[in-house]
Amino acid sequence: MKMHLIYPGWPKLERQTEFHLPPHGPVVFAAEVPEDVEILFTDDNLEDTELDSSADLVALSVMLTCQLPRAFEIADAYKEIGVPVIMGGIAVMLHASEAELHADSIFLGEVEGRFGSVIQDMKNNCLQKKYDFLGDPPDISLVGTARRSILKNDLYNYRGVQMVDLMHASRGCRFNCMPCCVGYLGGKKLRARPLSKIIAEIESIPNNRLFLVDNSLAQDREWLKTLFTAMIPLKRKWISHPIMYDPEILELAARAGCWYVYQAVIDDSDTIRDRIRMLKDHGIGIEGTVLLGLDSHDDNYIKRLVDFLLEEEIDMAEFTILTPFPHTPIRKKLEKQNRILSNNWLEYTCDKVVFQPALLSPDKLQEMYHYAWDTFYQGGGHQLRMGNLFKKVIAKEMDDGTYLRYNPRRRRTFSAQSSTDDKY
Ligand code: B12
Ligand code: SF4
Repeated sequence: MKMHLIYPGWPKLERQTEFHLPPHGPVVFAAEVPEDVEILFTDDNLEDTELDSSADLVALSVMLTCQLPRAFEIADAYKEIGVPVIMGGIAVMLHASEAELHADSIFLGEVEGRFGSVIQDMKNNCLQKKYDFLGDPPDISLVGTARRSILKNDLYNYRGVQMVDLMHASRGCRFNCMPCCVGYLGGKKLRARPLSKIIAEIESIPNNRLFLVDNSLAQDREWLKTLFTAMIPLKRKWISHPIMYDPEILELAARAGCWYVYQAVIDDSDTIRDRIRMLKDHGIGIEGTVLLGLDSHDDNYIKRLVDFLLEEEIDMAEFTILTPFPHTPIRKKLEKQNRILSNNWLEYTCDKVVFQPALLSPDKLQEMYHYAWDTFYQGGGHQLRMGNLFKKVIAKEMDDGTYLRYNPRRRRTFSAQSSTDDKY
């Protein structure tokens, strides 16, 4: 049996340098596909998706709302040539009733321990319209090592620099931030994977540079201590979402290879200033994630925020516009106030104004988004700042002797010669 697994393309943030990370959802899903199913994988962001009429099943893995229009286009085209389509992933959970119109089957929820029987249904000609496990997550210990062998590694580099490999040590999030849909996806509490599985997965990845895509590394102090302590000997360098602001945890994170953190910057308060300084004190880089268009934001506020980031000399900043995604607290509020201006999912990219801001016109907010990117990156440029962050990781790697040891390009060169070189 042959399955064409596709990660539909999406429009990238205007002003941000375009780079592509290896898809994570598809490789975690692929680990659950029975071995007798041959997988043909296409990352539609980087390759032309060609319809394969010999496929027995098409699986679309859709993470973002703005991936949906392309996912529907591909699903419709495949249905026209008679190949059945199943869709899964975060955006399918958030937009189930729309997805149902384009797919033969939709899968809602996490897939571990559950896809074998879907394939069995397929073989028995009784694929169901909907497999609904939302709110019913499987045992977290079932999450195994992602099947990265389906990826074409050469695609994921930026001008010769290898991108990070993605992995996760936990699911769920106990916080409930207003622009976020993670709570709806079934995860209002932290679910940590067994340590042995996390370490085995990290060890299986030859790339020295990782992105721990866990929702938040600020949820459980004791777990973080155990995790980071176990990671120290692995000598990997990694990026993460926000981390717990606690000197002992940051010290351990740095020793475990924390390279830089996506730090939400919501204002220019002393709390945020202290967090930035704590990260710097531990030699951890910072990419500020800055959400524009909150009800307290006027143009002066946004200008002040950009000045603050420049004053604090953070390494990078990613500006986005508040976007009311389905099943988020902010969407509920804006719907109630009749402030949603567009439901065109192609505009839900976080760089377009799709709601009525409180203190600005939509046009002014759009202008301030451009102002923020242009002002922060003037003189230095996005690519130059990105280069500086890479210089930091190279310095760390040279320091602990891992720079060449885990060079993925070297792994490819020697892979045919010896199994030892294949790993290092
Ligand atoms: C990693 C990540 C990214 C990475 C993705 C990298 C990559 N190449 O994979 C990057 C950094 C690129 C990214 C970008 C963005 N992201 Co993001 N991201 C995430 C994050 C933290 C984790 C996703 C993940 O890997 N989960 C783990 C995997 C294993 O889970 P999964 O995909 O659900 O897969 C499971 C099942 O769904 C199932 N499955 C998956 N596919 C399929 C297919 C089939 C057929 C089946 C049966 C099952 C199945 O199997 C898997 C195992 O159970 C999520 C939050 C979250 N917790 O999900 C936000 C999230 C997806 N991101 C979000 C947002 C808003 C963004 C941005 C738009 C804005 C921003 N700045 O954050 C940008 C994109 C901007 C742009 N225009 O380019 C929102 C989505 C909102 C929406 N409705 O679109 C989320 C939910 C976070 C949030 N706060 O709400 N993101
Ligand atoms: S934004 Fe991050 S910390 Fe907040 S609820 Fe969502 S995943 Fe958790």
